[in-house]
Amino acid sequence: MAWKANPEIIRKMSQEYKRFNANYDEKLVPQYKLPEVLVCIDGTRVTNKDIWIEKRRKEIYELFKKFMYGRAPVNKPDNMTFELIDHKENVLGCNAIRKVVRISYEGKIKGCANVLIYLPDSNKPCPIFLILNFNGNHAVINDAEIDLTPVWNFQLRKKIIPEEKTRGTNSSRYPVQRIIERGYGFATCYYGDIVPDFADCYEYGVFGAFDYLFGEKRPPDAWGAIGGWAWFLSRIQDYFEKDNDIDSKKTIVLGHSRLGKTALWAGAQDERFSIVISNDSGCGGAALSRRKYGETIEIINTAFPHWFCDNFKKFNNRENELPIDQHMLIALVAPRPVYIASADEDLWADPLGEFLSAKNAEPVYKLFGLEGLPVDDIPDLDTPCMGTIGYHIRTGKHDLTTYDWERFMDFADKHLNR
Ligand code: GTR
Repeated sequence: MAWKANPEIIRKMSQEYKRFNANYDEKLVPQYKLPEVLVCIDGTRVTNKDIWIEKRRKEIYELFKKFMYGRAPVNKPDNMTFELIDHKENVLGCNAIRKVVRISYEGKIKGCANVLIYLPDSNKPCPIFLILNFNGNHAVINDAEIDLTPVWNFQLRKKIIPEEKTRGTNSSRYPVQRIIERGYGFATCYYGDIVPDFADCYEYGVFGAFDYLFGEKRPPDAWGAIGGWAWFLSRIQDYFEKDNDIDSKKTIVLGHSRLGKTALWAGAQDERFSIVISNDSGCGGAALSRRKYGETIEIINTAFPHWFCDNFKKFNNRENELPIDQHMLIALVAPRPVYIASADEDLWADPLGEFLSAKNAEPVYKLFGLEGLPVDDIPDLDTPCMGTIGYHIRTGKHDLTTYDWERFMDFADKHLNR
C-alpha cells in the first residue's frame, strides 16, 4: 500500500504554517512537467552513459551552480592545515578511538573548525559517516572530554561558550556507539564554524575568508550558505584522505534538513563521496520544487535569503521557469548509491515530492545498467526499499532518529559489501 498523508497531520500542519499559506492538499498541486534529465540543452538525447558523463551531467551541474547553490571562489586552498589536537583510545566504553582534527584556513580572515571523529578499534581502515551538526560537537554526544568551543548566538550575532549542561543534548540524533558497533566511523563538525546561519553571514567563516576572490562585489551566482557548508564537507574529505585509519574511498556523506540539502549538494559535486544520504531535506533538497507542496522556493528564499545564490530568488513563484528540478540533483550522484529519507509528519518537506524526485533520477542510473528505485509508488510507512537509489518514509516527525540510521547503515552494508 502506498503512503498517504494523514488528514489529521494535514490539518495540524496547515494550522501551524498558516502564515506561509503553504499548500498541503494533493488536489491543489499544480500541473507540472519536469525538465528532461536525459535531453541536452541543444536537444541531443542522452542514450548512453558517455553522453551523460561528457555532456548532460556537466550542463546540469552548471545549472545548479548558476541558478541555485552558487559557486565557490576557490577549490582547495593551498594553505589549509589539518592538526590532530586530540587522540584517545578506549573511549565511549566500546573500545572506540576519538580524534579531533582542527582544519584551519586563511584568506582575508582566518578561520578554523574542529572535526570530531570516533572510529572502531579495528586493524583496518574503516568506512565513515560524515555529518555536519547544528549545535556544536559537544552537543552531539555526552563525552566530558570534548572541548566546549564557542557556538553562535544567532540573535546576538556573537559566538559564546556553551554551557556544560548542553553536552549531549542532541545525542538522540547521533547514535555513535551503535555506529561504531556496526563497524563504521563517525565524523561531525559544527556548521556554524563554516558559515553562521543568519542572513548577514558574509563577513564570517569561509565567506569572510574567500569571498574577496570574487573581486569588488559578490556575483549573483556566488555560493550561498548551503554551498559553503557543502564545500567544507569536501575539505573534511581532503583530511580523510590523509588519515590511514579511515577508508576514504568509503565516505558516506549525510545530513538532516538544511544539512540534508547540503549533503546532497556536496555529494553531487564531489565524486569522492561514495554514498550520499538525505534525511528530511525537503525544499531545495530532495523535494521537487514544481509541486509547491509545503515549503516553496519563495518561502525558503524569504525566510533564509542566505542559503542559496542570489539568482535563485528570480524563481520565487516561478518554479516552471527553472531549467532544473531536484530529481536532477539526485541524478548528479549517479552511479553512486543515494538514499532519500522522509518522515510521515514532515509534510513541510513534502515526502511524496522527495520520493518522486528519487524516482525521476532513475533513468540516469539505468544508463549505467544499475537498478534505480525498486518500487513504482511511494512505499508504506517504515518499509524501506533499496536499489542503487534507496527510500523510506518513517513514522514520526521531522527528525533524525535511530530508525533512520539503522536503515542508512543497512544501505551502506549493501553497497559496501559488508
Ligand atoms: C526549516 C526550513 C526547512 C528545513 C528546516 C531545518 O525552517 O524551512 O527548509 O531546512 O528548517 O533545517 O531544520
